[in-house]
Amino acid sequence: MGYIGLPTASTFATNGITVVGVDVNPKIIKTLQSGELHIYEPGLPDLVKTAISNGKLRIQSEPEEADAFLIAVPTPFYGDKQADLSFVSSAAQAIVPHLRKGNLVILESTSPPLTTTGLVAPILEQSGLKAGKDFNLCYSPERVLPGQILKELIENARIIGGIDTASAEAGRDLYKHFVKGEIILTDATTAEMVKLMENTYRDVNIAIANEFSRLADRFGIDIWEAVALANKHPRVRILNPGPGVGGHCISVDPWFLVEAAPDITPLIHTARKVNDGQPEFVVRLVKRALGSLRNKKVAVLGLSYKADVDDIRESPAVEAAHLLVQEGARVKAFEPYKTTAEIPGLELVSSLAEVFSDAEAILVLVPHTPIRTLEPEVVAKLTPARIIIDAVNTWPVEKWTSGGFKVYRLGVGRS
Ligand code: SAJ
Repeated sequence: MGYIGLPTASTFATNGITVVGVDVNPKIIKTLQSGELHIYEPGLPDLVKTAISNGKLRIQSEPEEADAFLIAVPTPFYGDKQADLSFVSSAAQAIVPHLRKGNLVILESTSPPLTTTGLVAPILEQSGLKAGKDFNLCYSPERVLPGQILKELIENARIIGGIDTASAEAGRDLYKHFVKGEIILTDATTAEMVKLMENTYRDVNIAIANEFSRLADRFGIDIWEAVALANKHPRVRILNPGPGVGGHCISVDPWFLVEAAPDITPLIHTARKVNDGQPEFVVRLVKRALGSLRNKKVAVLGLSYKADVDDIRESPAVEAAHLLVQEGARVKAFEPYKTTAEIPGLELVSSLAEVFSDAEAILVLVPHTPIRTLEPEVVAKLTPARIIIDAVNTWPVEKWTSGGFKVYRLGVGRS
């Protein structure tokens, strides 16, 4: 019942399907059963409420017999970047006692190539049933963008990779209850690979944007202007540089390919390293603005991995804040979408007033709407700080300069 499972379960449940939502975390079950949500996603609270109140969605700790089983568990990596498939394995194990002839099982979790046929099928076959012959098995990647999950779940094209044609067709018959985008059938391993290619493609493209920002800084130009100009070319679409790539998807998935085939993936590996190195460049910029960071009071705005989401997993903003602390800065951080979050080694405050009160500099790491829309006159009244370090080009520089602030931006070598 996480970022994918809960929206998917609720969308099925509001489209005529009876759904049992399973989670191993008793806290999550209790929260959902009491009508609350443990995650933030626009529109989700109402959808879950409707699904539960119309009796179509039940939340419990164990699966039960069903026509179809859908696995949407995390696939993180271990410290050495090896995929941790233990949640996929234990979810598949949990299905085994309930698996019956004619059932459909779908894996949605992003997984290394061959996970469906090589890991999930053998576990499910412990039931005594044969994949393909007795039950259908598919891999169908989730491809929704956090912040727009409910819309994309319905409207995006849906790829369904079956271990055979009948499995793919069974998958299609299930998803077509709510998917309005194109449904494309393929084999399971192609579907796994497609998902990893999509996120890796984005990671590599963000890496080149980040590297361009370093070059712009060195050559005394403004990367934001340069990207806008380059993007006038009909076949160029450079993404935005920033403090790095975070979240549970793009910063993780490329490693599944590197791990599976390290000898033939130098580009993917390097892109990961470039993006992981980007918080360090934010810290260099803060140092340029403030000199030594020892005992400098820095107000950090935004900790989540991107704008207008509450997810702080693998967040480069958190990494940058930690690096500042390591340099001796006295950091106060404010994450407007998770005001009660606790992160070891960081002082988090729950309001703008607190984060600004005694700051010497303001570091913008995430262009959240409530941060982007702040006005210089308002901020000037809340803080003695008159130095801004903007890592995401969120505040119009002229407006803030005329509001009395000195603005340093990532990727801008011009003073
Ligand atoms: N980012 C940049 N510059 C950009 C765009 C993004 O630095 O121009 C950063 C963000 O700040 C963030 C990270 O990249 O830290 C990832 O953000 P994102 O919006 O690119 O993607 P996610 O991780 O929220 O969602 C991705 C999506 N994949 C693609 O766009 C190819 C989504 O469709 C997937 O479903 C999701 O991963 C997933 O679950 O795999």
